[in-house]
Amino acid sequence: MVDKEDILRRAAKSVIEADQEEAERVAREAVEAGIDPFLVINEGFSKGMAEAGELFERGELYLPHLIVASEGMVSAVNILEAAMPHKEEKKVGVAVIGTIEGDIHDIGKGIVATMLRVYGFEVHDLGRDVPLKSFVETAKKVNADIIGSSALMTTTMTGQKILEQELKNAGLRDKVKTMVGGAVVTQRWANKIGADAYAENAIEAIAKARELLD
Ligand code: B12
Repeated sequence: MVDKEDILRRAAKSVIEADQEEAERVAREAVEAGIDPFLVINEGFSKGMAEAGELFERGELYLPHLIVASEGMVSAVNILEAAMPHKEEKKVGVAVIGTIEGDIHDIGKGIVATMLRVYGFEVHDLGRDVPLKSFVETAKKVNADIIGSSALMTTTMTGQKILEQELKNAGLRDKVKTMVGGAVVTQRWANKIGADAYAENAIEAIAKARELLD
């Protein structure tokens, strides 16, 4: 019998040790054992990535290691995402999401995008390093209800503030709700820049997105 706690532990360890093969193996075993894929992402792989981040910050782990660790996490998450059931049959809203210009961190944003899809949103994922005007133009084109922006660096979170202004300039700010997230972003920052919501993780993002549309 596959033990859930053991899967979560191995998932975290595979990221910290940048062992891509093990990360993929754990993801496949979790799917075969019917363990909730989102739990494995959130409580396993993401925890490992948070720890790898701390080691990196303390200078105990270097960038090339972090790059390989990220690749392992991305392929494991892909395996798990493919196994996620669609929870909503009818469309609940249209969301445009992306990582702010200058920022290439996209793992968390990708997870939020997937969860929004799973929960019935039509999602337009613009990817990473997204120019602010692309958020505005796409929102207009697809008639978005929500724009979600991700920033993982103090240098790029200011883009979220400018985006608020760009949306006002384009006459869109009253038509869309804005959501912000990413490691350096806080509720306080969201309040300061006038974003409609902040979410700390993908589960919270779904709850907040639904609230915004109610
Ligand atoms: C993995 C990683 C990388 C990978 C990124 C791979 C990829 N494809 O994304 C690589 C190795 C490439 C990388 C590069 C760099 N990184 Co880096 N990286 C990280 C690390 C360790 C983890 C990020 C991650 O993926 N976490 C896992 C996911 C699941 O969590 P998450 O992103 O937080 O997402 C969750 C929530 O935040 C939320 N969320 C996220 N987005 C959104 C959006 C919305 C709308 C909502 C509602 C919610 C939401 O939900 C997500 C799911 O639960 C962080 C440390 C950390 N603690 O975050 C540093 C970190 C972000 N990196 C950092 C730095 C400095 C860099 C580099 C500049 C390093 C360098 N010297 O080159 C470059 C960046 C280059 C650039 N221009 O962007 C710093 C930023 C410091 C700062 N305060 O500005 C950090 C904090 C590390 C540190 N402590 O020093 N990095």
